[in-house]
Amino acid sequence: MSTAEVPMAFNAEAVRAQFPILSREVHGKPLVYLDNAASTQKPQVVIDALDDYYSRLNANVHRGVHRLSQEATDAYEAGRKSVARLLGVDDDRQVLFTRGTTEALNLVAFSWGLANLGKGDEIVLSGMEHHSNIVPWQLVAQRTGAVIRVIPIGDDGALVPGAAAEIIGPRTKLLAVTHVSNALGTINPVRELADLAHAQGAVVVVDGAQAAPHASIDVAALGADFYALSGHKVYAPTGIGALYGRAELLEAMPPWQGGGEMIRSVSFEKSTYAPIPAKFEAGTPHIAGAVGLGTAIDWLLDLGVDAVAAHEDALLRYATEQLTALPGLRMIGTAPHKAGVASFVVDGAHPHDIGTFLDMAGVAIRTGHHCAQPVMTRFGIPATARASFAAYNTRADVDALIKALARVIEVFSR
Ligand code: 7TS
Repeated sequence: MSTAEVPMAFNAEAVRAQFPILSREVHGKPLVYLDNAASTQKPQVVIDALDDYYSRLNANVHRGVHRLSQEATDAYEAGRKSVARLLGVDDDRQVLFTRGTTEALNLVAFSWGLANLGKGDEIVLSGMEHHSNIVPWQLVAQRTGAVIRVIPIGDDGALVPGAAAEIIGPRTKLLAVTHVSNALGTINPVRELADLAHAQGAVVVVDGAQAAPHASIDVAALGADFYALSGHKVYAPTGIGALYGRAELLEAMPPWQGGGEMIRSVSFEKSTYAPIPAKFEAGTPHIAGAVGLGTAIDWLLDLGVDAVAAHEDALLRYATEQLTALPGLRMIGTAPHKAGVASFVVDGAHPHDIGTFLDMAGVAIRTGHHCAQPVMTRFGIPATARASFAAYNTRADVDALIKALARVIEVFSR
């Protein structure tokens, strides 16, 4: 059966109708939004939740005895419960709000990392990490004398089989690995990697930015001690994200930012800190963002993450089949287990030119190194063009992409 005949798992048109932005035009053409790995669009329920928060509830949290403050606190804490539900976490004290994945990873690096890493300790990363799961570790390595080691990627964009087992060893103190690669779409065998790391007594940090929108997640089953995600990639606002951390680890870690909310008592001689999660949430948080994130997650869970994942997988196969048939096009990232990302290069056409040409046809894709320059170096290319899928994408979106790409190839091959 060709992928064109595979029935769609659910009604993407009905999902699409819930996203007002998707009915706008770009350069006089209907918008075809295929840059979801960078940021997803927001459904009306999320937009309404933000409106409702500011129209009815707005007040600072955890501070006032007055009614609005209590209701705002309840709404903020409901957001935390929704994140916990998405990650399969029972005890929601283990969920911290952050600005996003980048801040979540920096929190682990600068709190856990500075407190626990020393000279010669090894931080193991994979070769497909986003810069936000590389640079914080470099900063911490520079301060502590720890050393970074990298699990290499094979030609298909999956980790080289057996390489992790050779690299993870008695000096490994921390493994930080992405669940799904934003540049290649590869789904990493997180549990297998986590077992190797745990056998050496190391702590496991998982960058879930690209997985949270596309997969059912159970942090305990994955073996993640920390799991980071970004709201804006799961149909929620920008400026909000979350970090799951195992309670014993979070409790033992020093605060990484000081200020209001995170203290128990303060004097000029000494301060003591609030219990988790408040210990890691200094200052007034992005309350509306947390409300929006909770709403988006509830919406996604209602839709069914597995149904969404199956839908996106069908789209990815449909797109891959047609992309690979285009002359001069080469897929970057052909691992057996992939999620929602089709990265490619075309002979004789720079990805930026492809992106610009597609934009004129109303098709939004991402071009560049995708903040994963080591991946580009590994494949000997400066950049790729990347189409990435969400719950609201349809085969018609893929058809529009292919049609516009065929024109680009025709123009550039002249
Ligand atoms: N980790 C991965 C795997 C990512 O894909 C991204 C963002 C981040 C971390 C950082 O997330 P942030 O929300 O803190 O910025 N990835 C992309 C992308 O692929 N295109 O734009 C942003």
